[in-house]
Amino acid sequence: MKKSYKLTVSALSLVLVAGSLLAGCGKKENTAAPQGGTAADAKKPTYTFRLAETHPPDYPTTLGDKKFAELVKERSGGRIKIDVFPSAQLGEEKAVIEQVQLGAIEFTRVSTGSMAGFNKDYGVFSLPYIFDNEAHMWKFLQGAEGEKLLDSLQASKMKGLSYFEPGARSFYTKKPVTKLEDLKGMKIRVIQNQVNVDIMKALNVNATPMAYGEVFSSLQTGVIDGAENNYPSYYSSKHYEVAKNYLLDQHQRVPEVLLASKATWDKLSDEDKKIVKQAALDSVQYQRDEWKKYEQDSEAKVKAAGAVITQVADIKPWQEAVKPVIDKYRPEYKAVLDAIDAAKK
Ligand code: GTR
Repeated sequence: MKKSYKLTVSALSLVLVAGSLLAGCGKKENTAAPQGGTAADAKKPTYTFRLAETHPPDYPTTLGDKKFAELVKERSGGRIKIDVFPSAQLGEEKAVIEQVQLGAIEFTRVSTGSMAGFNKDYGVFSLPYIFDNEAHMWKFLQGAEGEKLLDSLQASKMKGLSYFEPGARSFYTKKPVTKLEDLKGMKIRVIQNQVNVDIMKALNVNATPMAYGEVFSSLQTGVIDGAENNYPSYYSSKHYEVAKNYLLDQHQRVPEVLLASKATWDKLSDEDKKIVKQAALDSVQYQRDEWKKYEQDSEAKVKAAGAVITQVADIKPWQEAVKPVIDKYRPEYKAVLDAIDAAKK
């Protein structure tokens, strides 16, 4: 059953790619002045691009994507149109990233956790407990090293534009769990990357990497015992309906990233590059505000639905348990980890 679902999804994305190539989506179309544009704009190229998003239309990252698209449209005098495709309509994150590398999808918003399999530098974001809190994370992301990491995506045929708020990830399970020891031996779904596998091993958990869209049915049928995510995803994916024990250990803050295909980026004029980059940066505060609201709402809704929430009182044993993972990766990510530490002050 799972196999045929996968086949259908990949067949569907093939059709979508073929469709977009045939329709010349994302190609230059030198036509009449776009609506709302000036006479000077009429001489410049017009574009229609697609942006892939895994979350539903009302989710804060999707709202951030839409704000970005709106600013680009406005500031280009209607010449650059970015259509946001929510709810994984264009595929799961791994498949979307592959298509972005090819230039078949022009933009996407994904987790830096999913990016780790495509760009080694991005593994650092999945390391546990590297950020003390949201403020610490943003101070790092908005500093020089954060910007450098966005740009480093060019080596992987992409161009990072801005980060979005990701909240903190915690475990949720079908069986009651109130402490670290309770997770022992459980099969827990993680985003597909090696750092996640190492973290789970350090916590005596069986990591089960799989696509986000498969988690609900895997929880339902008992293929996995649990997963981990932030409040907004726990709520919007309805995972709380099938795994109602939420243990707030907050092991990761894995930034969301808005990015473009390098193929798309390279064909933009300097003026259009500036418009796109600035619009991405200017949509961040809006996304962060929307995140706060949605996060509070999600918490209230899952509680009202009967989720059992346990706040981890002492995080030290968790941090101790995953220390070998940090030690393993410290040499590789030394410069970035030093910059993250420096951003604490
Ligand atoms: C969410 C994130 C998604 C996706 C998902 C997952 O928090 O926003 O982009 O990566 O987690 O666990 O796969």
